[in-house]
Amino acid sequence: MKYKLLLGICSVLWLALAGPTLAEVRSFEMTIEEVEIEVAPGFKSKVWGFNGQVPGPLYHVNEGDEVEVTVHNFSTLNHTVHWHGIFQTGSWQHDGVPHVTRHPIEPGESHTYRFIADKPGSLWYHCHVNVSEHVGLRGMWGPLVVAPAAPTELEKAVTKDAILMFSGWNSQVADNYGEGGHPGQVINYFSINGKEHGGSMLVVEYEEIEKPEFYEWRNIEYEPDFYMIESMAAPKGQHSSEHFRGQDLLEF
Ligand SMILES: [Cu+2]
Repeated sequence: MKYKLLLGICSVLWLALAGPTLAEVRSFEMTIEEVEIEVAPGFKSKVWGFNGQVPGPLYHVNEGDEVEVTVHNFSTLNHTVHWHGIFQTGSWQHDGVPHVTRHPIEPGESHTYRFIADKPGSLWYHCHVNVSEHVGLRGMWGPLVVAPAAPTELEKAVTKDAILMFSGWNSQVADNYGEGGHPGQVINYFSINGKEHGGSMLVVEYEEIEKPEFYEWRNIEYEPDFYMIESMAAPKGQHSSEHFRGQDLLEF
């Protein structure tokens, strides 16, 4: 009887250890910086870039990981980070809704968000202060990919992926932080991953897809990481990209 019980405990332990992934604590640092990005030829916009870039860095973690992100606000206004899609069970203080779950991060302050990556899938994160300006016009968004602990057969069959984040811009307020995002104002630029290459539309290209004669951009080269292609193949961690980084606004 005792032996059977011990065997039972051992197999439970074995199952726990032999799972596809073991949850880890993953700690990251992220800044909020005032930079300017060139959205389209001749059109620049001031943004609050996570790690100085638009989109913000890619977070790639495993389902069940304990994620800690210390955010340093080097900008002149308040911000938060909302981890969109995360359930925040037992960690509601880390949901990033200003003045509801916690006061925002003030200029010069830092705050550490802690949560369990309990929702698998392609998620995102964004500022939650004055969303129509900070998210709608100032590039405060980035991808959060949580790899499933038990992928389905279909998920296992996927070999490639591309992350595309869409945004609108308003050239009238592009130079003025704190303005924009009001009803009736016109959105006059559109972008994918912060760029409007080739007009307001942009085509996702894969090497193995043949490009027909009529296709106007068939010979245009894009930065390899422009679409954040194969982000699933990226190692677990935080991935910044020079390609998405803006120009510093501070002059010394
Ligand atoms: Cu913000």
